[in-house]
Amino acid sequence: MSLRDRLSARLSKSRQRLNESMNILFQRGAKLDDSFWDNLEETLILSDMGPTACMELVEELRDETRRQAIPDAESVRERLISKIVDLFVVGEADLFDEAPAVILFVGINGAGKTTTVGKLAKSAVDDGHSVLLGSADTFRAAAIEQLDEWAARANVDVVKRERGSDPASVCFEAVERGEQVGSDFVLIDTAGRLHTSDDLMRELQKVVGVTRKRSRVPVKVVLVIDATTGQNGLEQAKVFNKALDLDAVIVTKLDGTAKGGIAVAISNELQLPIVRIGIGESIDDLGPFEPRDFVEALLGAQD
Ligand SMILES: Nc1nc2c(ncn2[C@@H]2O[C@H](COP(=O)(O)OP(=O)(O)O)[C@@H](O)[C@H]2O)c(=O)[nH]1
Ligand SMILES: [Mg+2]
Repeated sequence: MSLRDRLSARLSKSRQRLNESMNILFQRGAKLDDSFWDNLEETLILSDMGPTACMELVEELRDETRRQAIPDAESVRERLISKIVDLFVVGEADLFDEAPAVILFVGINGAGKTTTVGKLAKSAVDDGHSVLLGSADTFRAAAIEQLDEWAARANVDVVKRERGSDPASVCFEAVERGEQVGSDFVLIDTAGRLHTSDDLMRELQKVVGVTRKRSRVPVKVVLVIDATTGQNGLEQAKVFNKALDLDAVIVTKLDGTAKGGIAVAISNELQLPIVRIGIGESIDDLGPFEPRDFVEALLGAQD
């Protein structure tokens, strides 16, 4: 099964939900009257795409339809897809375009950081890159073991220390080791839980600061965010972005939510590109993010 088909299949929860409303809205011969536009707006907002963006988008679409005398709902549907695609911020480069690099993964507990680091390590190795992992979630012993397991699956080394160690020193050491052995990519897993959110942000600022200072190669900070946390996750993402000046986002668990539209809101409101999406728990369940494929999968484009 191609990745595109797999994406469609995994997005089925979001799709089923959206698709039903969309099909009713866009049925053959649908009249483009006030209630059509109101229902369209409501449907989009319910998918968690973000109320402001949805209202603007529907308004624009409605204007264009009037001015350009767009005849039928089917042409509106096509324009709608393009407009949603345009809400996504597109990155200049892929996460793995530039080697060597150090990439730090941040996000709240349970977002999928460790899993994502494991999946990325595997795919980078499969692409012929040399990868080193850094285990900077020193808050929980289980976190270190969990990363070890992923490292074994991807067949890469991990820089780690015992529980309770200073995470910034782990990063320092990981960068140093990466330099010594000539790693293409050093991927660093970080903690998502501390006593308070302020403690967490302070620690992560230190971690990012030390890594940037020590590294001679570019350092990127990627937020991992769980799609099932919806608007709440989005609010947390803003806190991370403010504290750490993020470079990109990875959205996980899109397979487990009916509200896949949140990906649109995340990219648009944070003004950050989504560089990968998680669509399951196993090592191959991470894909590149293609806005058009995603939106078509979400809205159940006619094929
Ligand atoms: N369904 C699904 N589960 C995921 C995905 N990514 C991670 N998980 C699961 O989410 C849970 C938390 O992941 P973990 O990597 O430990 O999160 P962390 O605390 O941010 O490091 C684990 O049970 C993972 O298997 C995904 O894309 N889809
Ligand atoms: Mg973890």
